[in-house]
Amino acid sequence: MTLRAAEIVRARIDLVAPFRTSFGTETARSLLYLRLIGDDAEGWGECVAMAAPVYSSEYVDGCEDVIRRFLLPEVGPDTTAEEFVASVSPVRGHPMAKAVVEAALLDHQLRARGVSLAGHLGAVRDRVPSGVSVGIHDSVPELLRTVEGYLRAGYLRIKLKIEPGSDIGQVRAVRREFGDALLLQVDANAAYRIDDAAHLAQLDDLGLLLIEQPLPEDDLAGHAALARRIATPVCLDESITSLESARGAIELGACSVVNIKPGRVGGYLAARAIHDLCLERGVPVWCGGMLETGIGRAANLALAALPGFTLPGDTSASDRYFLRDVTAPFVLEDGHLAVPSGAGIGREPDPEVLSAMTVRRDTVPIA
Ligand code: NPG
Repeated sequence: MTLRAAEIVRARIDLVAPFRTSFGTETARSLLYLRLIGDDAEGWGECVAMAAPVYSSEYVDGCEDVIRRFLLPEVGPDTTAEEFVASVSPVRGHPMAKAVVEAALLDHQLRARGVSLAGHLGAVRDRVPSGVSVGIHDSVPELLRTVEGYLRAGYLRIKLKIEPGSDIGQVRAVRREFGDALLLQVDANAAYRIDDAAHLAQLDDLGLLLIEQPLPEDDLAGHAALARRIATPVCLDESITSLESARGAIELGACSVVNIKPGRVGGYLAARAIHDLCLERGVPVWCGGMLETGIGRAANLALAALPGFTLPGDTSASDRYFLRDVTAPFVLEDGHLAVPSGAGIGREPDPEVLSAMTVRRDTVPIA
């Protein structure tokens, strides 16, 4: 199981279409992969931070710095993912940076043992239902065309990004066009304030599964107040950064649904702990997405196969994001994606595709 070196791979991949949210427009992903090289196996992790600190305070170049200076020095030849998580607990914050190293360690140790990540985490299904996240569009007809395309591809749930000025009318148009049976939800990425409660209550008669992160991430009391004033279930994303914040949010009544993103909470082990808590409290969870390539997507699918993930996630097929994924592509079948069953995350980068995407790679010895 001995680790010899780590390789930081920086790469770039274009998105098939611009993706607009309330905090900006993404047209490409600036990627950081961590490859751990052992005697017997490799391990891969993908960083979910964007190029700029606009979703949360982390950004990909900052993650690289934290990984090099504070996290990789905690990895020795025999360090397990569990030991790593414990040893970096004095480092405050930086969950996305920590999650990359943890994921690569898990992949390596599970590959060495021939165990899948899904099996290790406690997965109970071999495929998961797929939802898709639809960016903000300039016009309603364009939005309807995009949604129609995704429904034709077989997606089982639609999430609409919203912001002030592009919300009630757009959501109502989608509901009217595609009918009451469509599983539909919205995501504000913290674009509203508690004073907007009456405005957001106009969503109440649109039969939404949930509204995700309407208010700023640190406003748990505001979310609790909003949850009392609107009928649409409130789901938290950005606010849930740890097991403790998940427990607090649930106890305060700030959310009745949780979006779990491993990168946002420091890794797959913390993500599973939040899942376990939510399952115990009867709070439904679903797996979020950060425009991951196949490495991050493979691991997310393993997580999304746990029993508490009762809502379709933002776990879409590779072709929703990229012309050519870095791994063998994830393909939608009957609205579902298969959970990888191979050892570790069950996927690895295609060397040629990776090398065409690569901007820089550096080796760091492990001692
Ligand atoms: O399918 O991976 C995906 C994208 C899902 O909407 C999605 N992600 O706030 O949840 C989010 C949002 C996001 C996108 C966040 C880009 C950060 C950057």
